[in-house]
Amino acid sequence: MATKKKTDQDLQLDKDQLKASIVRHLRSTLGTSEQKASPEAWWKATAAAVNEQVYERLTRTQQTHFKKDTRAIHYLSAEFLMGRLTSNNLHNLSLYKICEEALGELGLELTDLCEQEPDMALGNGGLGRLAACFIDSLATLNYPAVGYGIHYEHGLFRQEIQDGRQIERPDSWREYGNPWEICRPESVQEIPLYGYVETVFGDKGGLKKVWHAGRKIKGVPWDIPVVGFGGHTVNILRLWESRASEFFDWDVFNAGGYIDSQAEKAQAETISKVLYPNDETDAGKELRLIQQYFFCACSIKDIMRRYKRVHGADFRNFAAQIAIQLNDTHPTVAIPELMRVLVDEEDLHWDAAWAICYQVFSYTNHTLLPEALEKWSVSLFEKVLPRHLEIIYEINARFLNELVEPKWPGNDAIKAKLSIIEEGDVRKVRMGNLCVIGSSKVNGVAEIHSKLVKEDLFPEYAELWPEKMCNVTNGVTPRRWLLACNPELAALYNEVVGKEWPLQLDKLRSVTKFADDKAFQQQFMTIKRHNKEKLVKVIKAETGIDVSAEAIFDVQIKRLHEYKRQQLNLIHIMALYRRLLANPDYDMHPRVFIFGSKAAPGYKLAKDIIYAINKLAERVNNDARIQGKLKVVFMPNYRVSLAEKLIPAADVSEQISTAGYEASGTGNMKMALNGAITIGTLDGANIEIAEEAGAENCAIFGLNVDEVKSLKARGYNPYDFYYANSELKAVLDWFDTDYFTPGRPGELASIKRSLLEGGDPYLTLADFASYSEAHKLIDTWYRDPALWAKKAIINSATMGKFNSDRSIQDYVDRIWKLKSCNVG
Ligand code: GL2
Repeated sequence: MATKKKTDQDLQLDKDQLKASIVRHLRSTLGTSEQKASPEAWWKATAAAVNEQVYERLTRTQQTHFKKDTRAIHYLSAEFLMGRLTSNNLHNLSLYKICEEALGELGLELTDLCEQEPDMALGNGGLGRLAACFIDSLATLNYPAVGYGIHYEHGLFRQEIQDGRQIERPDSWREYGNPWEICRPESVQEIPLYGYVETVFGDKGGLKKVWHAGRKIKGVPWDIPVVGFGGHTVNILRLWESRASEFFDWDVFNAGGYIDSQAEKAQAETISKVLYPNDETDAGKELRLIQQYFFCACSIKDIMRRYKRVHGADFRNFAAQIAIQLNDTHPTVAIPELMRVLVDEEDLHWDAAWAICYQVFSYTNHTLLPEALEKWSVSLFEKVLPRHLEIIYEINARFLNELVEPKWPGNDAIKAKLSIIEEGDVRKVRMGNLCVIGSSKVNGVAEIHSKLVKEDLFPEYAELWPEKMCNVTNGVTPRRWLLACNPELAALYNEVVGKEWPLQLDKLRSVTKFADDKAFQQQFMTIKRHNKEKLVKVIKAETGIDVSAEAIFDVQIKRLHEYKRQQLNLIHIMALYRRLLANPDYDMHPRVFIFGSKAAPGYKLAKDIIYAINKLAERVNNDARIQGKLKVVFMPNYRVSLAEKLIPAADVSEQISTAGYEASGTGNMKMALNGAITIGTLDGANIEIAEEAGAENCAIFGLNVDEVKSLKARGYNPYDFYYANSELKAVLDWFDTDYFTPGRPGELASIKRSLLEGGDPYLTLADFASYSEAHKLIDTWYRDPALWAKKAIINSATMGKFNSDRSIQDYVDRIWKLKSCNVG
């Protein structure tokens, strides 16, 4: 008998039903009782109750997509920085309030239970968080989509601070089970590695390549349901876990090699064991290449399986049905892998296979930093993926002969530059080049960045394929980054513009008409004040530092990197401190500088900067002479769930990268959306933020991209700035003393050294004076409460463009050509 399809209405729970369901799960799923249950058990029972809703909708979505045979986007990313899912899922299912009440009747606080959830930190920073926002938007806009990534057992390390220094501790997000993931043994894949390639006669005559793998690894999929806002579409994020393949274990095991079989198992499991903690750098390690191949190969097999279920081995519809987005160069190996599957396994002619690949793949570039454009040594490739190397050579030869030679006849320099293979002592495979050659579209992530990708990074490719290069400015999901993290402001916006803004963030623009309204200003600033008061408690609990919500909360939260210039912020705080010491009546509104940042474990200078911030904090926070006018806080273990507390409380958003280096930034969008004023350079999305909010509502400072380029071309000498600015000189000289590290002079000297002898590659000293002026402006603005409130309101109200739904719609229109699919 056909069961009647359930509508959203049929599915919607009321408070009593949800309460009953939570209690039922507490007893039957968690095996405990109301009397004995720990907060963790209550959290899991709540998640299980919510999952009843999620699974119904997931099944319905999958059935609909299957029935309609929809074209889908497959978003391949080595990182998905999901954070916590409980509050997000409740909001997206319109169950948050109901759940709050249901738990209230059980004597529990929903916000407390949400704190039980470990962050799913399967990413390093902006790139991984962007992927998480994008899959939220894809589901919200009802687009058929699958996220594919790696089921890391350990996500980004947990940061502890000991005597000011970063210590890395393993992150075990699923040690005690995670209620949001579902294991799918029925979709396990097997992945070959190593071995050799044999040329044989094929069935159809002609030669054929056969890859004899040296090892096989099992890929076990774990699905995380991705609930769209409104709860109509529930897509999946499929994360692959590596396991030893039984086929090999048993041979060794039966031959008496129990220990060896265990070693093999351990090795196989190592592949998805940990996330590489490097942000924007290429580790160049064998394991990393294997990780990349592992998840790409599993994903391509999965895509094939699903396609063949409907179309069999007829690949004429493949490119019409399948779009694959490469999130940075990390999944590039998916291109030769799809070629391998089509040519070697499905017996397609090379040209037919290439035509498919070219249409299917698109690539997003997220950075211009040369160290982030991955290169793998040819010899490593040959060892791990021998057949792929052959395919890459073939792609390269055809590209150079058929496209480069006719366009630039006899020009070996251009050939060498555009080749996928870099010649030299160690020959290398350039993944960026392979991405551009194998993709129909290449996009940057903010207007300025896309322009630089086209003009500076890949100019010849842009000449070859002018239509290929495009821009999609990043965005953030307003559900997590306003509705869920800033409930008071969300409620105010509901009142003033109605409840559609979480889907249509542009609606907030009408709030600008209240920017001068005294009563509205007061409401807005009262909410900011409440958020700051909440943060005051978190700061006290996490660091023991007392700060006052009266002060300006000035926030820099992002990975630690020289180009992001935490060191500029640091030396400016030191300058303020000097001014206060020289003149205790120095006229400034009290300021709390808040940092949150992890450094890559091997990045020595970044770690030194963290140490310096903490040592400065110790000194400044305990110096009675400055009467609490200056405080410095380093919040340990910066992560998504901490960002959700910091962002609503920020008055000032520090976006101070060297112009031309921050591809986009997304924290800049989140803070402005929550009413912070940006102090920033004309870099990445800051430029577009200032366009939307009006330059007069941001504190823009420093050299722009062209000025950075021309200063570098002229020959930048940081000593010019050091000697010309006595305050700057005094601050830098301070690093050589033991003022901040009593009895241990020189402990902070590496920072000064990098800024002088090191040549200051990120032009920190060149921008110092202008940065200091911009801070004075911020101070003046803040002391005029009406002026500040107006600017803060305008910032928040004009961030509609930075909704990740808009980014996704741009991807759909410019790249993916998808149709939305109504579910339910
Ligand atoms: C980054 C960029 O640095 C950052 O500016 C951008 O916002 C994000 C998302 O596009 O991508 N590139 C990169 O490698 N990481 C980023 O955060 N890790």
